[in-house]
Amino acid sequence: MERSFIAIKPDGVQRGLVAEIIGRFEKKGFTLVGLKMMMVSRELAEQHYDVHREKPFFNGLVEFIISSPVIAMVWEGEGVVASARKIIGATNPLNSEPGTIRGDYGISIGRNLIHGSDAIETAQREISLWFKEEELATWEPSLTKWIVE
Ligand code: D4T
Repeated sequence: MERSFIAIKPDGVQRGLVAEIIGRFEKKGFTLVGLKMMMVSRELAEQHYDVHREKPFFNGLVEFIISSPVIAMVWEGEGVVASARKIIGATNPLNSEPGTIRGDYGISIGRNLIHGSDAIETAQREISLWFKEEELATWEPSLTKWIVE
């Protein structure tokens, strides 16, 4: 089953948006299979954002993500990677549609609240970077038959 790595960034936690953000994925019908609150190490932050290593915003991005706790999650469901990106909205919150998380709660690209894997292969890499296998729960919610035909 498809899985995505989703993280509520320090701004989302500091602003008290954890329940609101988790609720959006729950209400959509996806299944939470991993969840932890953590201070991110510099090493993990740099690995996670490795593709941006040469970008001018890389250092600021790393400093921000390690500055305060993050909620790291794995969500499961058919099409979850692409769907989560739609729920999250465009990278720059000023361009995100209202109704998306970034569109509803953000105004700055450096404070865009949440991360979501951008492809299935990226999700697999990110999940193994952030979680050990035993930290993930394989389960089927009893409501599934009312959500998935
Ligand atoms: P993440 O990876 O956080 O889900 O964001 P996106 O997938 O939507 O966007 P991204 O990888 O292009 O950017 C990663 C991260 O860097 C910040 N950022 C980005 C920034 O601070 N300044 C910038 O100019 C850009 C392009 C925001 C998200």
